[in-house]
Amino acid sequence: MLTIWGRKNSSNVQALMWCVGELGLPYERHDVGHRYGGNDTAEFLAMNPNGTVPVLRDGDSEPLWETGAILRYLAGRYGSAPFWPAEGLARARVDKWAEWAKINVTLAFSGPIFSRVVRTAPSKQDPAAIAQAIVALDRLLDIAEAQLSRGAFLAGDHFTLADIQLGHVLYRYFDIPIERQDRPVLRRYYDTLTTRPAFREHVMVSYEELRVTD
Ligand SMILES: N[C@@H](CCC(=O)N[C@@H](CS)C(=O)NCC(=O)O)C(=O)O
Repeated sequence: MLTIWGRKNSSNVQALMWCVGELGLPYERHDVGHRYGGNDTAEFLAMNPNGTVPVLRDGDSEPLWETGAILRYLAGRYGSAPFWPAEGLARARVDKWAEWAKINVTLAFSGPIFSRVVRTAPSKQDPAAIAQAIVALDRLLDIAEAQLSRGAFLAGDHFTLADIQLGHVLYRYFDIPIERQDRPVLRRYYDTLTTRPAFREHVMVSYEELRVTD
């Protein structure tokens, strides 16, 4: 049984839960972080000194944190090819795109765009900074558009861990009121992801609790 600490409206928790759902693993999740608190207690900090979510324990394993590391752990322990290939080069191909999405697309979207649009009071929003951040994200989404036109999924023809790292960001990207360039391949890809039950359950989650109003 997996134990997971993290509120369901955290984007990192969403990536983790989507993976857990795709792998069909039993779990128990505790709401921790943001308005639920609980991530600044001595007990929690002993599990994760960063005070961030998610944290995962597999049975009575040591606590794991850093979403990318947790996803690789779960995929390696419970997943198989093509989701997470055993062969080194094939795995690296998936991992390359997973890492790319995590440290590029997610970082270019979450703080610079999502936080400025949803987690900033309208009177304090900076439209120029948002527009500039969208330009930076657009360069990355152009890469995704080109890659997705070569295969149905980010790392090729099959759904893999890389799709979890890119796809979980797309719900918020397509949902918030920002300027979006027309990218038919990315849009079709996103629409396909929305047909996956685990995506609907764990990623298409309201972020209203996070909204800052004037
Ligand atoms: N690099 C870490 C980042 C974790 C992180 O920043 N988590 C956010 C939620 S997405 C958090 O814990 N925020 C504080 C809170 O929820 O109270 C990871 O990928 O797991």
